[in-house]
Order: sequence, then structure tokens, then C-alpha cells
Amino acid sequence: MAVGNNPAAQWRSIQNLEELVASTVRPWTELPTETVQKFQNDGVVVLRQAFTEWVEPLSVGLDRNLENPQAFAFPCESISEDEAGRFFDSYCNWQLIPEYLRFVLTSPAAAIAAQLMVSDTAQLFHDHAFSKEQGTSKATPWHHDLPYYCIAGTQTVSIYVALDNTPIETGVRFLKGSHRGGETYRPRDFASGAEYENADNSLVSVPDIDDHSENIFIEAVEPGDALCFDFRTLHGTTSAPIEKRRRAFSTRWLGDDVRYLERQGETSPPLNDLGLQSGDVMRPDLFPVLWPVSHE
Ligand SMILES: O=C(O)CCC(=O)C(=O)O
Repeated sequence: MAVGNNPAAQWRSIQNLEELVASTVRPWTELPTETVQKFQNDGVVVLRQAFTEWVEPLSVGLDRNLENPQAFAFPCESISEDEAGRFFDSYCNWQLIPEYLRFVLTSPAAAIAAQLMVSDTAQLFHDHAFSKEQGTSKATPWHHDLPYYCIAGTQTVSIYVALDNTPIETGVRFLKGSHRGGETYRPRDFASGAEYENADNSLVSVPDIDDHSENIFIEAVEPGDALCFDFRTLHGTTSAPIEKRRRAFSTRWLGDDVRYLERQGETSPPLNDLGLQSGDVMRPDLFPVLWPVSHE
């Protein structure tokens, strides 16, 4: 497959989503107050073994995604033929991959998201799966996720569930407190590291970040651990070679204050046809509100 993002299958495949949401239950898992405070303060926290029982089904789901990328939505390859390894990601597949669907509808992710965001509601934005194969030595460029997305708001979280053991050298690093910096950084292409074209002059370039400064949050993770981070928190990796494949399955969550935002440049996912105007609530028929559980 060519490097880059290739729209493939239509992700909006479920017609009776409301019914499905109403007929499923997402469990409550209480987070310690200190964990929520740490997330609010640092913009990132690790939850150890929060999703252990999900590692196997999510790995099966990701295998479907990896083996037949074109059968699913937005597969993306970030390694060209003259580079070693494979860096694959794909998003908006929760309606297409049964294991991902079960995770969003029945795992504690929604309850965890609501608590971390300090939000009454948790609305699913999308899922995003990643796989870096052995031999890949491509850095994930430093970036934060908010400007890639057609939304504005401060109550957001990605819950990035590790599916493999990942040592400190090749794990995702975060710049602690960067979600509170007030800047919005120009999105960058994962394959080239170059900035996307964007007419929005309020966006600034990501500054040089010292990978080893004391403000860096980096943790070795095991399968079932979750890295939870605000959409505004800067993150990236070094180019240390991947010695054993490292996969992760992430879900992206929106809280009470999030609204649609018409961006001036390309967004990723490219959700250009939502029929919304800046300031509108994100459509619950496409982005279901999964917390609170309606019939509890
Ligand atoms: O796994 C990676 O290298 C990148 C993850 C990432 O950028 C994200 O989850 O937003």
C-alpha cells in the first residue's frame, strides 16, 4: 500500500446505533482521586492493568485491521518501501470490527474517560489502532492531537491500551503540563514529519523538545496498561529501533465542553461531511454518548 492515508471502507455502518447503546452496559471502575488530579495536572497518566482482559480480543481485532487494511476505514502506512519495518495505523473502525465494538460498548473505558475529564458525559469520538513492527526505527513526530481534529474543547482524553510489552526506549513520551500551555501546534504528517498545510495563522510550530528532559513522562508498559492523555498534551517517540512489535488500541473521548470546530486545514480523521457548524454539539447519532449509561 502507498504511504499515507487511504480512505477505504465506509465507517458509518451501524443503523441501529441508539438501540445498541441502550441495550449494553458499561461498567463503572472508580479511579483514585490522586489519579484524576495527576491527569488534570500533567495531561497524562498510566493506568496499570486496567484492560488486561481486553488484550486478547483487541489483538484479534487489530489482526483483522492489519491483514486486510482496505476492508476498513482510513488505513495509513507511514513507512516507505526503502525504509525498514512497518508503521501502520487505522481509525474509525469501531463499527466495522466486532472486537473494537465490544470494547467501546462494554469495557470500563467510558467510565474511566468521564472521570479523567471531570465530565458528566463521555462521548466516543473514534478509535485509533497502531502497530510498529520489529525493525522500524521511525520516530513518531512530536505533536498534539487537538489540531488534527474537527473539535474544540478542554475535556478530552485518549485511552491508549498497550497490547505488547513496550520498553522505555520505544514507548510514547509526553511533555507533562503541555496541555495547559495555551498554544495549538501545527499538525504534522507521521510519514515525513512535515507540517500539514493550514491557513490558520494562530497555529504555531512544535518547538524542539528535549526527549530526556525532566518534564518528560515516559513509562514502560505491559499489555493491558493504558496511557491516558489529553488531546492537547504533546507526545512523540524517539527513533530507537523497535525490537519487538508494539501495538496499541486507543479510543478518543469527548467531554461536556467539546464542540464541533470547522478547521481551516485537513483534519485526521477527515470528517468533512458531518453537516455541522462550529459551536454545534458533536452528533450523538455518529459519536455516541456512552457515559452515563442511560438505563442505569
Ligand atoms: O504509538 C505511537 O507511536 C503514536 C501514538 C499517538 O500519536 C497517539 O495515540 O496520538
